[in-house]
Amino acid sequence: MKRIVTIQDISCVGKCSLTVALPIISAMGVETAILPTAVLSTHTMFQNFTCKDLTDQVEPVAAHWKSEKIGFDAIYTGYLASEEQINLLKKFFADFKTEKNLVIVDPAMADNGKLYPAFDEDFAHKMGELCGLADIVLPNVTEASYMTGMEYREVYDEEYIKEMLRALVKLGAKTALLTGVGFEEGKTGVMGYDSASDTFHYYSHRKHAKSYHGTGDIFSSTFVGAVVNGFAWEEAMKIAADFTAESIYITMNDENGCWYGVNFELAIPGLLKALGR
Ligand code: PXL
Repeated sequence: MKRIVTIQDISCVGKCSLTVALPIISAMGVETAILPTAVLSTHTMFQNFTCKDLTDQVEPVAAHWKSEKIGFDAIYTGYLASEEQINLLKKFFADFKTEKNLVIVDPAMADNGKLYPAFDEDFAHKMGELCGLADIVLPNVTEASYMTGMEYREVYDEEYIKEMLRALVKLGAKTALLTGVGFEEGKTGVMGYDSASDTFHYYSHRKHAKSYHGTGDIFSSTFVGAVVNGFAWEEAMKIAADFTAESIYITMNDENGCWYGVNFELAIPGLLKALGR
């Protein structure tokens, strides 16, 4: 059985980070080890959330895993709690990277042109360094603009997105995917760029009228699960985009749907069909 480790926070209520990565990647048939970076009462779009930083746990947990000779088919990082954690994860990558496994970084720190409340530009710059050590990076356009220094635009053309992808791989990763990319009214999607083959792939689908928190984490978790299941990144990004869109659609049509996250749980049977299960 494949095993990955995902390193991000636990937002106890919020349908993001570990509370989506664990169920999604596990449902995809992959053992999902976790290294929590912080425990929050909710994600940071709620008011008055609590937060217990777990930076001091990264090194001892990693040292124990090393002594037990535990390895991973992929290392997937998401929302991190401090710049110090970024430094510790650079070392974690060096210790756990092998010739065969994949390091996948989702620089979850910003959206809609703005950094999340806990972060500043220094943090974004450091996150760019972590992305440089990854095989695959999964930012949205806002995060990519902070890391590459390119101007953030809400309206853009294909050239702007391609330039951004090229700037992302210059940070050091082999492959970069940009999420939330749409070139026409009513559509959104993902564009990826592989530096080794110098190829771009774009996948788009209907853009739903509502957007929800945590959907970036759902995309990234599904992408990681699909890649570890042997799908090429071009296929994995389609599976992940379709699952994310379906989760949004189900939530929009649920009159009891909550504001803070999507009903991805109800889309899991469809995801398993997409995997051929
Ligand atoms: O979905 C990204 C995310 C993860 N974790 C926490 C967050 C957010 C986005 O705001 O606040 C704690």
